[in-house]
Amino acid sequence: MSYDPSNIFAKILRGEIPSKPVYQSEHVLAFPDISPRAPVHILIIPKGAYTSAQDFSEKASPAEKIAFIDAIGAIAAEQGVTETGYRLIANTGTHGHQEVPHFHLHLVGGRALGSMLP
Ligand code: IU
Repeated sequence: MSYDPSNIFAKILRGEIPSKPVYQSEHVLAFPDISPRAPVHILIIPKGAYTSAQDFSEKASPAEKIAFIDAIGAIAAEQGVTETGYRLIANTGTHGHQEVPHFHLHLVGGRALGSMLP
């Protein structure tokens, strides 16, 4: 899948659509999901143009990868879910029901989520 720069997260990154970041670094942006499925529902995105975890793995620099992993724990702590726990979700492609074709993690928590595997 080639990267489509008209996707909504690309527009947010370019400042064309406003967002309320809960975390930001040189390589990472995180903001609340517009349609939260739990008390904590944060989207974590790399600032680079990647469609999926695989694309990110193949093309991102080591610094971008480290920054992305580091962001997860920092955001979990800032959201107060380190101790209670949370779920990370990366919907990918058609079967994964990925709606926005810019690689992102959903960090979901703030309540017991139950089992989710299909
Ligand atoms: P998905 O993993 O690509 O299926 O999820 C995309 C998410 O982006 C979904 O949970 C939407 O609620 C969310 N979202 C958003 O936060 N802001 C927007 O303007 C749009 C979608 I469009």
